[in-house]
Amino acid sequence: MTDDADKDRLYAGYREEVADFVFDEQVAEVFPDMIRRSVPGYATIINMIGTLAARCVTQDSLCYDLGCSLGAAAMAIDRGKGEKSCRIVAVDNSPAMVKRARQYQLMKGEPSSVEFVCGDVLDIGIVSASMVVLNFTLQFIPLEKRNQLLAAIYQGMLPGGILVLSEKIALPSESVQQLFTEMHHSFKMAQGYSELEISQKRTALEKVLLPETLETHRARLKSVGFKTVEVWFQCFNFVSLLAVK
Ligand code: GEK
Repeated sequence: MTDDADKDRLYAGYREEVADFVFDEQVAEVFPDMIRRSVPGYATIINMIGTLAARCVTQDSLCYDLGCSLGAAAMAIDRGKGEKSCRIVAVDNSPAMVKRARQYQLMKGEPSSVEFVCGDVLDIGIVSASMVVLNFTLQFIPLEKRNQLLAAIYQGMLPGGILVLSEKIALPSESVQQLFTEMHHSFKMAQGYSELEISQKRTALEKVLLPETLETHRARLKSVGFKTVEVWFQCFNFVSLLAVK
């Protein structure tokens, strides 16, 4: 259950001008509620990241949660890996997110293999990785930098290592794009967002969240070297891919 103070009402009031979306203190404060009510299947994806970690994380390797926000995927890897010793590096370039993620970790007071780093995923060196997660992060990276990031991830992975890439996608068919956009809208209405909230948030994200087609993602993953690329989750225009080195 979400406390009233933690509920996402950021776009509930009318705004004369809607500025581009940023991951600031206000967003970090309500983020768990915001992502749960905005991304269909988010909880399932986080759970399955833990299940994948149980199978794929190897002893003395590293794991990366890139664009970690409050670290939900990193914590799922930590739970899933069990007793295996490995470092989990969770990176985000929003100081507000990283500050909160570290506070939650301290509040939980449990031993953790997760190390939060405030930085740009484009500058983080990936080494000896058995698992890398980009859970709804690549969509915020400038289009011209996406190849370079995926290539660096591939280079830094161990043979047999896995990448989980979750994204909001664009559909090649205009009619399916329209249908899935409407279905996402209905999902958000059912989660308690108003028409005004949905439309103002959409405007805020327009120039910031840049979706690509599934085909573009597949082709890029193959072009940097991944042998196996499969969709393991899809709900309308929200997809998660599994790529194996
Ligand atoms: C989750 N993975 O809960 N470097 C580092 N971080 C970045 C960059 C960058 N260049 N660009 C954006 N971010 C999380 C959810 S949210 C998805 C990820 C969403 C960060 C940004 O600060 C934000 O925290 C995150 O990527 C995207 O499983 O809000 O739709």
